[in-house]
Formats: sequence, C-alpha cells, structure tokens
Amino acid sequence: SQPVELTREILRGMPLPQPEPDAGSKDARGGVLVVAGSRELPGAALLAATAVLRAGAGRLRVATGRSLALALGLAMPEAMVIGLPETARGGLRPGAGRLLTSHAAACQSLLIGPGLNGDAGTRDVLRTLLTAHPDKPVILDAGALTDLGAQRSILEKRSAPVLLTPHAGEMARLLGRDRSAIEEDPLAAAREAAQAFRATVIMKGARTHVVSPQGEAWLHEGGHVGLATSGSGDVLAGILAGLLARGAEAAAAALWGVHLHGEAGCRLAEEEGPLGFLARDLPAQIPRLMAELD
Ligand code: NPW
Ligand code: AMP
Ligand code: MG
Repeated sequence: SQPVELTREILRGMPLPQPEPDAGSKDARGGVLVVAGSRELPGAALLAATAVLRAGAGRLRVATGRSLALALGLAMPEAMVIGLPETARGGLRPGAGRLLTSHAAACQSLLIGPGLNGDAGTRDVLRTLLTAHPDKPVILDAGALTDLGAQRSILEKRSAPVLLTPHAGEMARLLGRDRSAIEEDPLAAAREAAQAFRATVIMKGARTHVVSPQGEAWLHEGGHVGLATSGSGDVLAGILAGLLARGAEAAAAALWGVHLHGEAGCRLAEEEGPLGFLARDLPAQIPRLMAELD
C-alpha cells in the first residue's frame, strides 16, 4: 500500500507533549543521553547535542571519547559531559558501555551513533545500553547502524521504541543489499528494516520514508536540497532524541522530527541562500518552527 503523505494536519493530530506552565523543573521535559563523536568526527556530538536541547528536552548528558570531552563541554556549556576510555585511534574502547548505565538510567531517551565509527567500542556501548535499559526509547544513527544485525535478538526483547535513521548507504549495509537496490525502492527497504528490527525506521534522502514496526508508512517530501550537507543527519538524530525525551510517541517524534528538520532547511535556504548554509545553524530554527505548529 501507498505511504500517507505527511501534512501539517497529521502533525496537528499528534501534538507534542507540552510542559505544564507551572512545572518548576527541567526534569519535566525529560533528559537525553547522547553517545557520539570520535577523534576524527568530534563535531557530530556537538551537532546532535545542540539539536536535543533545541527540540525542547530539559537535560542533556553527552558521552564521548575522553580526549574530546572537555572541548565538547566548553563548546556546549549546557551539557554534562562524560569522558569515555578511548583506543589509540580515538574510537571508544570496549568496556565504555558499563560506565554509561547509571547515566542512561537518569534519562528518558538515548541517542547512540553520530560520529561513532562502528568499532568494537561502539558495539559494546550498544549491547550494554540496549540490554540494561530495555524500557528507554533509543535512536540509533550512523556508527550505531553499522553492525546492528548482531544486536537483533536484543532489540526483540525491548519494550521501549527503537528509531533507526539510515541514509541509503547505511540501509544497504543494514539489509546486506546494494545501495542501488535501496535507492530504487526505499519504501520497501524501510518496511523490511522496520519489521526485521521491530523499529520505527526513518529512511532518509531527498524524500524521507517513515515506517512504524506495525507497518504504517508516511512519506515526507518537504525539506531542501541544501540539507544534503555534512552533519545534517546528526542534527535530525538530536531532534528526535529531544522529542522522545519530552514524551512523544515514536511515530510522533519521527514525523515531527523529519518535518522540523526539513522546515529548518527551508528557512535557512530563504534567509541565507539555497546552498552553503551549515548544519550547525539548523537547530536554532527549531523552537520557532515548533511554536508555529503547536
Ligand atoms: P559514498 O562514499 O558516498 O558512495 P560518508 P556519512 C554512504 C559523521 N559525521 N545515500 C557513503 O557512500 C556521521 O555521524 C560527522 C547513500 C559511504 O559508503 C557518521 O558517523 C561530522 N549513501 C560519519 O560521519 C559531520 C550514502 O555511506 C558511507 C549517503 C559518516 O557520515 C558529518 C559513509 O558516508 C557526518 O555526519 C547517501 N545520502 N551518504 C562531524 N563534524 O563530526 C553517505 N553514503 O559520506 O563518509 O558519511 O554517512 O554522512
Ligand atoms: P545524513 O546523510 O545522515 O547527513 O542525513 C542527511 C539529511 O538531509 C537527511 O535528513 C536527509 O533526508 C536530508 N536530505 C538530504 N538530501 C536532501 C534533499 N535533496 N532534500 C531534502 N532533504 C535532504
Ligand atoms: Mg548521518
């Protein structure tokens, strides 16, 4: 069957949870643990983390390699930073996962993957957090998607939503297909992955397909070609994590996230010009865009 075209009416029908006006605590808007960044790709952690708070989450913890943590904390003064043991090459060292379980317990959603390189340390974090916290909504992006096949049995035992955000190259690897096969029928790929991993799949591209674990499918055709830029996907992943922490259901977070990210691209294209805007400028657009639709 055809996917449903994503419209503003659909989004208005699934409003984002709002804090009570007299809620005195940032805890009311949820906390996020982001595990991201490696020595070669440190900026991915900053992009995702910024987007988490711009999407309205109340608290943020960012875990990254020890050698990056201080710089990250100074670049992102709103975050608590957790420095993890590193390999000589600047990836995460196996054993990093168990240092994160108590931090994850204090959060309402987990984002793993931007700028991680999918090595043994990434696998350790994935396995440990997915197993220890079957009840926390989690978003897996970029490096966390590299070896997800090996984690399938863990995903099957989870009670909380899993969101996957592959682009065509990552989806090809996830399903063991050629990239050309994915690009030919991205909806079929998204459906297959949603079923295989019991996840909400956000199959990114110029057009983005969202498929729920139950097989409901939506198509988003907005956005802007300027979004095909380095770090753009890291920002989307952060937005999703922030929305989940606020208490949005998986499908609502996915659809709102894709919409807000696309609209942010359109807004920057208008304000700055169609090409050459930066991923780092996307998050600042989010608060106003959310308010316009609420
Ligand atoms: P190729 O080489 O284009 O043929 P990239 P990335 C493929 C982090 N970042 N459709 C590509 O194929 C991310 O979080 C960090 C289809 C290649 O095989 C990730 O951890 C930043 N295929 C990591 O970098 C800012 C596509 O996927 C493979 C595709 C890699 O990110 C930037 C790897 O591709 C970045 O987000 C597409 N749309 N895009 C930072 N500042 O720290 C890629 N592929 O192009 O090496 O990187 O997947 O975007
Ligand atoms: P990533 O490849 O992980 O950096 O993610 C790129 C992001 O930009 C995804 O959210 C894509 O859906 C989006 N994107 C890429 N190309 C386009 C395009 N031509 N039009 C709209 N959005 C795009
Ligand atoms: Mg990406």
